[in-house]
Amino acid sequence: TAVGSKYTFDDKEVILYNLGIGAKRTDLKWVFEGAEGFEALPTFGVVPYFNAEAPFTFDEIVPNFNPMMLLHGEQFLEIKKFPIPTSGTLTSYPSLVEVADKGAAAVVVTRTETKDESGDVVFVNETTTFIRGSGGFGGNPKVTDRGAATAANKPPARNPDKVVEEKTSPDQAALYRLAGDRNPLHIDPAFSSVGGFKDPILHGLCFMGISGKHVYQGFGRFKNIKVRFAGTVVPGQTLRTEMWKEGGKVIFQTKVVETGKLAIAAAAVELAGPDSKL
Ligand code: HDC
Repeated sequence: TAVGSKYTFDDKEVILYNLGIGAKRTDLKWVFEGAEGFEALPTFGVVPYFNAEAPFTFDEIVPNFNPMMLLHGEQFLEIKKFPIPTSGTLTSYPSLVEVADKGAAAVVVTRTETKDESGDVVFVNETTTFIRGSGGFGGNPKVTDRGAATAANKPPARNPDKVVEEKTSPDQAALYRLAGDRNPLHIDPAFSSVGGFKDPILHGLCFMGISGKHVYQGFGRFKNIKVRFAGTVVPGQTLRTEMWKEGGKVIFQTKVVETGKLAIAAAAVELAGPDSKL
């Protein structure tokens, strides 16, 4: 059996994460451990597993691996147990799901279960990485259907039911990286420029967190969230989250206001409902 990677945290990690996805000093329940209802924003579930040691390395599973060419392609997070803890030790168990060959790129899907001290699964994360220049190895071009984790989530034709705009800070990535993703792509221009980006780009999980916060504020607790990172975001740009409620689901997409381009597509949450005993 796998040993797992441990993540020990308290309110400091929770507050740092909440600030990293745009919580304000006035959002007391997200920034002040003494506030009534102090909580981790739901997408905190992507933090404990992030640096878990995988049973493989990218250069073992795709050709021509170059870390500067790696982008986050998609993310699915399932929250299996509420309330989300604000301290403790969680243990994560990563595994490889599959590798798809997109010709010019390789797509790698991993799945990580994160358990609490009583052995209950708290979070499941499925991460898709998009590795430019590592395709063409004769592999299967398509990923397997994994239900909500791969759903197309096409927005309906009507106007969105809710829209929230939020300007990110030029220092957003400098702050978000302290939640655990120290990839130089998000801070070092010498690194990001080799990957094709003049300015360091924002973490996908940071702008997923910002949009997830908009959905949470608008519609309440959700039991899972899936996104496709359709385009890059530069810290300082403004994000516009457009949301459509469709039964127990909220389909959403996120645009960069300054360019009109999509940053998140094919995205949705499944709502947990107020009486959910998850
Ligand atoms: O969509 C393009 C893009 O630039 N997206 C934005 C990427 C981004 O900004 N990500 C976040 C920042 S990077 C980051 O945060 C890294 C982080 O530090 C570490 C993450 C690692 C976590 C590990 C933890 C364990 C791009 C470049 C991704 C694709 O654009 P194109 O090359 O133009 O692709 P396209 O021609 O449209 O499609 C080719 C095939 O690929 C599929 N595809 C497209 N976008 C995808 C994707 N698959 C997965 N994820 C995506 N985002 C298409 O469907 C197509 O396949 P098919 O022909 O079979 O349909």
